Amino acid sequence: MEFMRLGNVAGAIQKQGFHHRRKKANMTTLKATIAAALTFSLAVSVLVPQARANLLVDPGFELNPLTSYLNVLNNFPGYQGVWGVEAATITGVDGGVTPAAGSKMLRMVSDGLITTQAFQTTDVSSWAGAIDSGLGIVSLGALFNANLPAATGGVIVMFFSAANYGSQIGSPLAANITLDSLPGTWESASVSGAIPVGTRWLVSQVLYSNASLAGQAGYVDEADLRVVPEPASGLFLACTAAVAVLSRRKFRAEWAR
Ligand SMILES: [Ca+2]
Ligand SMILES: [Ca+2]
Repeated sequence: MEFMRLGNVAGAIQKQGFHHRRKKANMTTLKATIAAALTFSLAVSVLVPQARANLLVDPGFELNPLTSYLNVLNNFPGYQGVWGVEAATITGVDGGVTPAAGSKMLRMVSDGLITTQAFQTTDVSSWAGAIDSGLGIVSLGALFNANLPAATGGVIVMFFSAANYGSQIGSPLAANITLDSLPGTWESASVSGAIPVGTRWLVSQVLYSNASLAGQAGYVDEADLRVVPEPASGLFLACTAAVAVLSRRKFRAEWAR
């Protein structure tokens, strides 16, 4: 879309025609117009919300095998995009609960301590510019359901300045939800907040309170991790560069006549 509009601008200028004695003035006008068009397109790219992507891999627990939380937390890059769990499996319909989306979901049971957790690491160094300017915002949500009176589920985002657990910075963002007793309903827990300056890795968690599961299972599906603002997309930059080149060529063609 950016490409089309800028192409039309250059085309319209071309159609005006260039007379010898007006070449210099027209060159200035053309340059100014192209510059204005590029500036406008850049402004639009900043102001218009871009399609935001879920940064989690297999957010619906459909595709990947699970691994141990120890693998994930001891090797951020090596296990990026893999859910690491303490006491959980991937299942289809189970215990009266149907997956919220797709055909599978995460089935979490007590790990014998306080909370049963699943972790996934995400490299956010592409957002370093926004994060270090204090502009980075993260949101994490997931759907929870259990065939129990009052299971408590939740999400947590933790921040790290490097690709290891020892580099944790800032305070985690956390949100809990006490679920209804209806196995037919999925409920959302979500959290959003500023990303600490210096953050390069996120660890996302979905979890249940062990005690609230009362020896049964709690289910999770449709997890969703977002970071805004998006870095300028490669496609947009490529289009802008292409338009600039084409505009210069068009102008040179006019000038050579
Ligand atoms: Ca699913
Ligand atoms: Ca429910």
